[in-house]
Amino acid sequence: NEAGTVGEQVDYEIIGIDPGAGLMKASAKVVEEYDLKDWTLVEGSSAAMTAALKKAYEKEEPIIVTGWTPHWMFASFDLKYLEDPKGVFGEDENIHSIARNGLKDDLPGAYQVLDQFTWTPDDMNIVMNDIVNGEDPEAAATKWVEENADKVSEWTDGVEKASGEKIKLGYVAWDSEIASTNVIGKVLTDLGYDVTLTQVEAGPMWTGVADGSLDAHVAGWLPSTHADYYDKYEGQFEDLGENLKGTKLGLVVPAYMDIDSIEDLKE
Ligand code: PBE
Repeated sequence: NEAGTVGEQVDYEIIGIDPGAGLMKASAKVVEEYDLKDWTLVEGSSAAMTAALKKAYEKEEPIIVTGWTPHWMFASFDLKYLEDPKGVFGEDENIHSIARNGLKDDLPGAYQVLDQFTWTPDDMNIVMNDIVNGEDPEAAATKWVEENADKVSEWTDGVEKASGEKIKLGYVAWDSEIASTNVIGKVLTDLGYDVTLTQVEAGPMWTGVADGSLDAHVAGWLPSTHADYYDKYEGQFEDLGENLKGTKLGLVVPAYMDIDSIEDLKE
């Protein structure tokens, strides 16, 4: 397996995630712009990608995956981003909270919490690491909320208790968004909302908020990753701004692999 070019070693496969992810569109563009003709970007899911990574890593075998930060994979494995000299993956960006039009009038308290919600990659990593270590997402979120009362009190500052009003948050089963959505869901539940977390694909998440079938999501990677969804529905949702700063996308490999750049995939 170790002989030959990187392409031969990994069967010319880049292990991707769900096709609705902005990361997949960016990776497809990478394949095109670096002229990786023989390569296939394999569609799957966040969970299938991390399972493949774990399996290869344990045997010290070569593998190339589509990855992002914040993600628990960087704490669990020694990994590196491949350099992207053409800058196809773009600059670092931020995650935004996105509400349906009218939420401010209908559920002003929940709207205010979503608007005031902001945390750091380190915060998110704590929740993600607990989940990958076997805690269920709700329990991991509960623990974080209990241990970070100061931060949570800033999000709920000035917000009145609810009395069982229903709120539906959409999210995609990306590790980062499983963490954030469960945390904000827990905070709203503690305030007295009747919260439903609905797992959907990326497209339906944006469509749902635009058509009002979802009240909000906290998973808008902007300005680039979700630019197509943002532009498509602009005016049909409210952008509440950043809830986390400093994300990154790219092709990721174990540190033991002897390549550093996407250019190296052409050999
Ligand atoms: N991700 C995680 C998403 C946004 C959050 C990077 C996989 C995406 O590519 O759309």
